[in-house]
Amino acid sequence: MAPRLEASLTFSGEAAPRLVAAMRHVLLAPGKRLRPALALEAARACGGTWEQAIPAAIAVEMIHAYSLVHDDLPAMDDDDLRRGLPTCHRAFDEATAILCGDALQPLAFQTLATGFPAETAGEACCVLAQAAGAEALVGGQADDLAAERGWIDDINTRSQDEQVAWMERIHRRKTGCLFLASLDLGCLAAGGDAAARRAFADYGRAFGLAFQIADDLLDAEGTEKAMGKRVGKDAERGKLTFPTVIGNTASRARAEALAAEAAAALSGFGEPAAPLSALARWIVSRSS
Ligand code: GRG
Repeated sequence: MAPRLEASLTFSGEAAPRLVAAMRHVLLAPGKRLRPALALEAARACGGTWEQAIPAAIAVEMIHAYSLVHDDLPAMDDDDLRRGLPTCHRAFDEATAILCGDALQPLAFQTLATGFPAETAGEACCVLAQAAGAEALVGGQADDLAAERGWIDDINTRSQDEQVAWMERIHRRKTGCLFLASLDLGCLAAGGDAAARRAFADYGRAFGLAFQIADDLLDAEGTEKAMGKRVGKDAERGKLTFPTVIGNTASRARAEALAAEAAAALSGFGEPAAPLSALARWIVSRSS
């Protein structure tokens, strides 16, 4: 994946060198590449090849990388460390980090528009636009910020069920939709039919929530060294998380049940879907 990501950042002399250096810093940093893996493996499980899904894999990683850069900015989470490296605004400066995110977004759509066959390129761009937009990634982030900054009703005073429903709604949009889009783009690239796309959506919904619960547990129990980013942030900010609302043991049990549910959603695909089932189990047992 790394050489293909590197090749995606080839520009004419018109691209500003400092901007290109920032884009390389964030896109080539050692992330887990979960979203590319979902796109590539969905294509394979649908009977296609990894090669068909490379544009999808690159595009979803670009959107993810931009969202991390903007999330780390002082105006949002104000973080210094990401993927074991200084965050973009620390390695460069705030303005360059904002522009880096701004430049990664259109490049993601250009990658889909030029990498998909003409018959499906429009749909591919639409799938990613929805996942990245106001009803999904950005909307979830905006509501999360609104709650954290006290711009909406105090969520902390609501019942446990309401708090769980609220967290699920945030995470479905902020984290889950990009996972779903990664899978859907992989299916689309490989010519997967409507039934396959529905099965991957079921897998993706369970995978996304399992990932988020595991992420909450790692923020509570993981180390900065293993995670490559600051931990303990949620507790510091009094933020609602699955461990704080339902406890660590129940959170772990829920994440494991969701991972099993994700794997079951793909049982009809047999061996070609085995890597995705393994990935669902791995995300809940990982330590980084
Ligand atoms: C700025 C529009 C906008 C959105 C930001 C990415 C994000 C939304 C927030 C980051 C904060 C956070 C903890 C989000 C939920 C979990 C998440 C997306 C973690 C990072 O994803 P990984 O673990 O990261 O796949 P790597 O670095 O491995 O790719």
